[in-house]
Amino acid sequence: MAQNKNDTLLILGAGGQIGTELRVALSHQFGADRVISTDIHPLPESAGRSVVLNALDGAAISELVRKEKVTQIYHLVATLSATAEKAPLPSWDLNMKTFFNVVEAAKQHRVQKIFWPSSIAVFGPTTPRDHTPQQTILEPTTVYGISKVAGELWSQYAAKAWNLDIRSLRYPGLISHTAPPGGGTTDYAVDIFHQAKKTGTYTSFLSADTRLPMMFMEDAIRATLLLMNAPAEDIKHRTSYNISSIDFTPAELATAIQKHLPHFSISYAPDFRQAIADSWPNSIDDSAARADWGWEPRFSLKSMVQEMIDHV
Ligand code: AKB
Repeated sequence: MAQNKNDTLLILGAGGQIGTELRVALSHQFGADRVISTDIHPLPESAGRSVVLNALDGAAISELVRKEKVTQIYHLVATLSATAEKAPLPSWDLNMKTFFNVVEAAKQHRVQKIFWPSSIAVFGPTTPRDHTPQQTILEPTTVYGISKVAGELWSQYAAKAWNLDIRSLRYPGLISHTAPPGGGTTDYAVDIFHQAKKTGTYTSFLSADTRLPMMFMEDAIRATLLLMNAPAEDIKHRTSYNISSIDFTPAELATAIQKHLPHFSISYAPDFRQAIADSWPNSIDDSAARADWGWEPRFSLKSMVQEMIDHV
């Protein structure tokens, strides 16, 4: 794997759903002493080297990057789709300002690589819904989606204008048992496991037949490391890469859970998140990621459900 013993990695938003698992994976690859985890809330001791940091504070990010001679930044701070719809302007501000703070710090201190997650939320109702292509119509109808499109285009601009090596993935809904998701439309696919085991019933805020692209966190972390370890010349898309693994509806997920918990029952009470889900694709074409840097998912619906049932 491409790595340098002088690498120092900085994670922003390390206490979130992705950060909790990514910081472990990066510590394995680079060594725990090379990874600095930051979050707005104090992190547990198990997080290793950590700093409380508000990613809206550009000067603080810049100073940390300078002081620690950071070579890679993983910027995971964001307000997700459902939460952002409740407070559009503060969410736009948070998503964009933190992103620009990272780009500016990287420019100023010549950070070698930056990772920043995009999302299937960049797509909208005018995008082809099945096997959504890498390059297609991007007209999202959520503030979260608009912020991700803006960030993707800024990344592409920064790569060209300032030679910044920013890499990105359009994550689908991420399913994990280590840390809870934080206010997204795909969160039902995690909540359902907790409720299935706790109460044996779940009321889905999406309708029975709402199909969405999803991914088990282990696959998402592996995709992130593969992307970040690829030689720069293999990164052909400087916006963000489509990645795909599984897609299912709440009804299909409930059936898969019933194979383990036969008495589990589901009911449906769609809320405002239904409109968000209806604007997103059913499935994603990830052939560019496969061709450019060797992406391949490992988890199926069946193996993901098994992992979740075993660990939740
Ligand atoms: C959300 O639902 O907002 C996120 C996402 C798909 O980016 N999980």
